[in-house]
Formats: sequence, C-alpha cells, structure tokens
Amino acid sequence: MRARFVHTADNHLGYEQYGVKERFNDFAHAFIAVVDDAIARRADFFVIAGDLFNKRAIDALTLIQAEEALQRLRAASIPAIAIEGNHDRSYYRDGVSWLQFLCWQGLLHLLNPTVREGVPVLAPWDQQAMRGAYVDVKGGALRVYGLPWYGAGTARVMDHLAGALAAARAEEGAAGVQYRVLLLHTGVDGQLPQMHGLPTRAQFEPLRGLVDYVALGHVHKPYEMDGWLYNPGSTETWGAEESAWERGYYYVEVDTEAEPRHHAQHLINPRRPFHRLTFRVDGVPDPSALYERFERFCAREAKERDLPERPVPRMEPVVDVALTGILGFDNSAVDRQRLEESVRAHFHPLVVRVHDTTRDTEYEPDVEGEGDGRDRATWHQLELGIFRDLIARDARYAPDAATWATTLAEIKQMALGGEEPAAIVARLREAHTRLQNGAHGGTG
Ligand SMILES: [Mn+2]
Repeated sequence: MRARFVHTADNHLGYEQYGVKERFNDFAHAFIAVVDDAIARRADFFVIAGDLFNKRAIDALTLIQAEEALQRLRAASIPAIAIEGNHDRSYYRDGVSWLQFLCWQGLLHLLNPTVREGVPVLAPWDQQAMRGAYVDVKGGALRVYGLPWYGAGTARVMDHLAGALAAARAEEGAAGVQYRVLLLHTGVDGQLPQMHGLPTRAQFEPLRGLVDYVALGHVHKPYEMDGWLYNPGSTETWGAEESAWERGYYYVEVDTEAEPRHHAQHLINPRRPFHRLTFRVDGVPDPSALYERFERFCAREAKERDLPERPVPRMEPVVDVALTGILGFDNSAVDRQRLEESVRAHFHPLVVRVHDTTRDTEYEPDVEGEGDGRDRATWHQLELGIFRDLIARDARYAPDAATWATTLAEIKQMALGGEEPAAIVARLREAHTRLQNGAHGGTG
C-alpha cells in the first residue's frame, strides 16, 4: 500500500501579533501555503496535530480563513483530520466549539475518543456524533488515530491508549489496516528547557510497534526522533524566539512494502521574515552615543542578513529588538522612537518592536549563570528568585520560601498551559499539606 500525506501543527489562526492586522493575515497565508502544497502534491489526506486556532473564542474572520483553506482541501477530495490543542480546546460547558462547527460543515474530522475509566474507546469516526478515535483512509488500509490535549494527564492516557491498541491489534489486522498514524498534541520532554511537564521519550515507548508514525504538535521548535516521532514546528512565528528555528510541515510518503515504511520530508513553508536582534548597551555613556551605535548596529545587521533593497509586498519583515546589558544612564532618557527609526531605515519592516530589558547598576538580581534576560530559562531563574524574596517577607512561609517559590512557578505554568482550575487547586493543596507536615514549628 502506498499513500502520501501532509502533517502540520500549531498554525495559530487568529493571532494578531503586536496588534497588527497584517500579522493576523500572515498566520492564514502560512496555513494556506501548506494546504496548497498538499493539493499540488495530491496528498491522500491532511493532518493537523493541534492548535489550528490561537484560541477557542475565535472571531468571524478567523473562521472564514479556516473555512477558505479547508474548502480547498475538500474540493480536492483530501480529508482533513485534526485534534484539539491546548490553545483551541473546548470545554464541555462551552457546548459546540468552532472546530466542531467545521466538522458539522464536513470540512474536518476532529478526533476525540470517548474515555471510559481512563481508557480511550477505539471507535471509528461518527459524523453524526462528531467524534471518534480514528478515521480510515486508503480504503481502510491506513488508519489515523488521534488524542486531544490532555495536559498533565498525557503520559497516563498514552499508556492506556497503548493497551487499547494492543488489544485491538487482531481486529485491526482483520479489517485490513496496514499502517497507522497517531496525532498527539504533546512534545517530548527536553526539547525545550523552558517547557516542563511533557512526557519523556521513554513514556512514548509503549506505543512503539503499535503506530507507525506519531504526528506531534505543541512544541513550536521542529524535531524528529527514531524515524517515528515527528514534530513540524509552527507555520508562522508565534514568539520571537521561534525565528531561529527552521519550522515548517512534513510531506510523508508511505510504502508498506518498503523499508523503512515511510519517508518524511520536512519542508519550510513561505512566511514573513522575522528578525530578532540583540543590542548590548554596556559602556554607552549617554543617549546620543546610544543612537549613534545603534544606527551602526542596524546597518551591520541588515548587511549581514543580505536583505533585498526593498522587500516585496507581504515580505516586509518583523523586527524584534532587545536592548540588553547595563545602561550607564537612566533608561527613561532613551527615545525609543529614534531607535525604531534606525531599524526602519535599514530593514523596511512591517513592524518594529524595541524591548528595553536593560538593567541599571542599582538592582542586580541573583541570577545563576550568564544570560541576557531574553532566554526563558533565565526568566525562570529570575522568577524563582523574585517569588522566593516575596514569600520570605511573610514569616509564616519564610522557612520554606524556596519550596513555595518552586510550587508557585509550577502553578503559574499549569495556568498558562490551560490546566483545569480543579487540577491547579489540587496541586496547591498537595504542596500545602506536604509543607505543613514537613514544617517544624508551623504557625498552625
Ligand atoms: Mn501551539
């Protein structure tokens, strides 16, 4: 059996970055470029491993963008199969989500198995109920499974899924299934130091041999492992740090007679250039010297990047500048607009943002290691230090300030990751109980 498909994730339609309308459209252009390539390559199906939308409550324009793209796939008879990510997941109380609305229109299959006592039920896609654990393509020879975002419960659900898949193996074979794809909106721990709580590589192992291709999403940095786990990265630049990564999508050719049984090609989709610059201010004596040096810096950076004389329409870059280091004078004296003018003269950008992350000599946080303050790993250290200092001001918590700081950071991470409030409260209770029991001379 031969098949070909396109695997994308983290398209984040509806994200109006920096409040700029063009950036809103850029996310749609990037997604449509992937869709058009799938059509040009005559793909048999198209998978979206979560975060098609930037948020659950999208506006009408975002819905139109999604419909426009998915209608092109439908017109080319290419089924689109998706799962919910942490950004676009629905809640029961919300009723019907926009992703389900797209299912109702026949534009999408949104895989989301019923879970009984923790175990995903392996039922086929039911268009009436708009749910199911899998969709069969290629006359039933290729099966696509999918799980939505499960947050902290991901590793456990993956383990239960492996059990269910192993139990269904004979049934699968009898049905003529020769190749299996699994969509997961999660990453492998350790790919990005600032992302905590993802399953470890070992926790994917129970699924080995049960699925042939694991289509991942969630981590915006691309990576692949063991010819088995594939993560394409974000199709547009959602955060400035992503500009350093070669993100895109996969074009996968399956041949069950060949060895290996698939060949996955990572392709870079067209997108607006995004330049992230870091300018060190150390040793600059006064504002006029700063403007002069910054002007020279912009000229040099633009030259190094070999920019076109004038960018073609829709390719005017986004430029994100961070001023770092220790400023020799009060930073309120810095005219940011003058700095932006220098960027405009050399980059002809769509939008420029200058972030002042400089410090003066009065406040030096105790941050371990080197860093310019832009790296999230450094922020994490800085944040822990601030939490610890704040907590230590309260005599009741002072003895365990370091542990409380870690707990607070975890809880913040859970909230940002979209965990259920009940899970966050449970985590807090658990930490509280642990600290009360362990504490000497508690305040009662
Ligand atoms: Mn995402």
